[in-house]
Amino acid sequence: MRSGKMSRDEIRRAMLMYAITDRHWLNGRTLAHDAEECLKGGATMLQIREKEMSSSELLKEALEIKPICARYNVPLAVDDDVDAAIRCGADCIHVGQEDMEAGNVRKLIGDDMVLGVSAQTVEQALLAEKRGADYLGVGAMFATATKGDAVAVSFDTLREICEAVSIPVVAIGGIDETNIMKLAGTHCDGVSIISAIFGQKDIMGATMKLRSLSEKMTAAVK
Ligand code: TZP
Ligand code: MG
Repeated sequence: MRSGKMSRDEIRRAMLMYAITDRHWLNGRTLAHDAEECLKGGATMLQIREKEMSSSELLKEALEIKPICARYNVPLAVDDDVDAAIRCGADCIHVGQEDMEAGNVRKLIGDDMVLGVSAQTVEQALLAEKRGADYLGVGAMFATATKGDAVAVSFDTLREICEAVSIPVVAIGGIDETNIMKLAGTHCDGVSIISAIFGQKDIMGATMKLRSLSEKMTAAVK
């Protein structure tokens, strides 16, 4: 982990093109390889989210991917596994509403690690902010096959959350080239994407395209 905490502005900028791994798409390649492809394409943050890996396997992957992220100067997040996040020196831990409560995570990670929390309602968003979250992941904004139990979140709710909190907000769920611009005007700071990046033949190209669209989307009239 870098020394000292990322500033709120740095965290906000990291939300622009936030890629999340999924080894189901690897097709024989390594996670480190595909992670580097998306970093070459301009991902601004990378999260390792592997639901079927043991903590030790996850830690092994994270230790391999951490120096690659560092070469691209991109923060690394680990999903759910606080212990693995601490042990690999991740820049960030991300937890959902069903995972460990944000305040308890904060106690374990200290002040310097970035804490991301998923939220689907304004109430959850405000509570997460109060409990020490540094950014929020909000969705699912569109239908997605990646997360079976994803809860649908409306554009209005995303906008209300962005207005209610001071911390950065990244939209997630079913986002791709065809629908990303529909998020314009919600005030979100970027997009978090799995399948429209890692499910593509050209991971680097897909990331480049989505990053440039995310720049347009976040700059669009608010
Ligand atoms: N949380 C809400 S939707 C989702 C997560 C992790 C899945 C996002 O994956 P995709 O493939 O970008 O829809
Ligand atoms: Mg989770």
